[in-house]
Amino acid sequence: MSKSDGLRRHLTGLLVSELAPHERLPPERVLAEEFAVSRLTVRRVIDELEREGRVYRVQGSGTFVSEPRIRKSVELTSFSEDMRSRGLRPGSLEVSCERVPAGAGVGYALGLSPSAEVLHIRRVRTADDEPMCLEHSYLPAELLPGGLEPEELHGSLYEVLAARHGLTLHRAEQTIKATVLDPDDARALGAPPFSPAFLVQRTGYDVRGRAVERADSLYRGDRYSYRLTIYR
Ligand code: 16G
Repeated sequence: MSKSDGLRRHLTGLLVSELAPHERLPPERVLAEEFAVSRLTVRRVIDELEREGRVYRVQGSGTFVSEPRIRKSVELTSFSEDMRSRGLRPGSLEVSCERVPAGAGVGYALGLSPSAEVLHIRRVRTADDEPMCLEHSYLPAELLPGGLEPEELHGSLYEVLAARHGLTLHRAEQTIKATVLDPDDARALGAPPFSPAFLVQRTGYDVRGRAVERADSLYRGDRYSYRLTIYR
């Protein structure tokens, strides 16, 4: 391992476990001495960390730890986790589950042929008993050979998938679109027909890269906001 690799590893360790956001890194001169490298080498390593967004420099003051990039709001969380973190009790109403052919759209998203079977779960998701979201989830039937038991559909799907079926969501692709509620969806959500809503489409993958879920989540526009922290 070169000296600059050693320095990089040391600084990464400091960033991960010892320094809090906005704490100052040791001065370049001290790092150069400690690792027996030139100030230029220290600067290059810090430049790299800065490009990666892990540290920032303030002229005349030094180099500081950046805020972590992943915020709660953009983590891969479940409806139940989101609601609990807001102090609300998650629930589900009008739950149904059927085995159907994937069709072209869901099949494409899950990397399945249109005729492959999926489990289609429909749920009205509630927070403290108030409807917030209408959710259609599609799971490849081949990943759940025994299907899902009716009682498994009332709590958290992600918890059931992980605890009982060994399927853990690791990454997801998500798109958010503006839409209006058609009269049936509006009734399910207790909102006026044609009122505004967000349609969030998620395809979730496990660590092995297998598509585990395709979901269409329709959120009431008057009760929901999406918050993202964006970086440049
Ligand atoms: C979220 C997911 C949905 C998933 C559900 C699981 C979005 C847009 N959708 O609503 O894909 O099925 O969480 O929640 O985030 P659960 O574990 O509470 O059933």
